[in-house]
Amino acid sequence: QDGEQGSLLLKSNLIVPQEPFNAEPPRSALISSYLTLSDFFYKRNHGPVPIVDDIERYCVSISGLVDNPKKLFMDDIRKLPKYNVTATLQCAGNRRTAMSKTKTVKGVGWDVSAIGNAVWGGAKLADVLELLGISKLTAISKLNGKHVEFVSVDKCKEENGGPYKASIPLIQATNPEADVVLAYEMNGEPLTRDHGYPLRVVVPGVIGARSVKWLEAINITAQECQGFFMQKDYKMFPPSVNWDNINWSTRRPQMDFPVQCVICSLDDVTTIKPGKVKISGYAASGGGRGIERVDVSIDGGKSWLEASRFQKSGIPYISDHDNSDKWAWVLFEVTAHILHTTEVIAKAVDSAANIQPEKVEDIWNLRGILNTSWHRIQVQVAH
Ligand code: MTE
Ligand code: MO
Repeated sequence: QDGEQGSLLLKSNLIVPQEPFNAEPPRSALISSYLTLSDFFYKRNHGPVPIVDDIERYCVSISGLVDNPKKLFMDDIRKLPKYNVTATLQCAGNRRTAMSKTKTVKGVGWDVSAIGNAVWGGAKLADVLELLGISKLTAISKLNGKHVEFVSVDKCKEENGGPYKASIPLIQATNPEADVVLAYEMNGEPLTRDHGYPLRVVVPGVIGARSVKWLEAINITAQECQGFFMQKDYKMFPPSVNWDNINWSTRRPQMDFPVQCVICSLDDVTTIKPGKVKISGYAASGGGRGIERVDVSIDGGKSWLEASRFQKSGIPYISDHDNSDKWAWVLFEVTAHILHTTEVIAKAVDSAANIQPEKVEDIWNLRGILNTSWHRIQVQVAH
């Protein structure tokens, strides 16, 4: 694939992706800055990265259950008020490789870096839909529309050569507070091809799969999107479900991301000299829930230290505060004295007091999604 590979490492873990371009940075890159540079931002594609170069003619068709379908060109979208929304995007499959160690799961073998935090610049979807006569905070439109479907330019084999697509509820799409944007910028620069140039959806607080890149059409529909990635993938199943007894229709498509926390300053197995060790990483939750606390243990979970949390330097981070970015991760840090070989663990608590599961076995699922189990590092002390 000719994606813009930047300085990313192409991962080749135990479950190797086929031809689409998928990449994640080394974990240390994630904690080097609050905003993730696009070169270091993970890339997840289900088909070849498309080239959209005729920007004058590029447009998004909006139709379905609307009185007056419209085609919006880039100029029309740029004319709308521009918002900069800082939001963390995380693939539902982040940390899948670790889940696969319990029992093999199907999917791209991500380590812990299928996540990134960026400022997404663009128009609010709620403003775009208003151009079509759909007012703010509409749950059911005049023509009985209840969902907003995003259809892309790229084609993938899971859709039998059709486009990648997803949907969100109309009430979320028309809620200005939900901050769903049609973004043409990432960190103040035009989107790169890999991240959806010229225009992508960003649905803050929701698994990455719903943030459709290379947007081609928006449909207002009565039903949720019936595409593969909504109906036959990205659903959370219990550990008892396997490929022989799976019934996809029994579960809802996953939307919000659960609370997550990962140590990025140490590899899974790290050898150190006895003494001071800096333990740092990221924590994030879905649905706009902030991070209330990050607990770190240096004795395998017997006792816990509270890590300090931050987003922007100079501004104290308080979850759900006006000064905090509600859709964004926090970085955390704590310094500990480690004298003996031990297990270091991190876990976070979000602003709704949701906690992470202790063991990956308890949340094992055949697609290997939402691995938010306590993050564990084996630290070996060499005297
Ligand atoms: N949009 C299109 N058109 N095609 C895709 O394959 N992958 C989705 C989502 N949007 C995808 C897409 C998934 S699963 C994720 S996790 C995010 O894009 C990844 O966004 P990124 O590559 O910008 O990090
Ligand atoms: Mo994803």
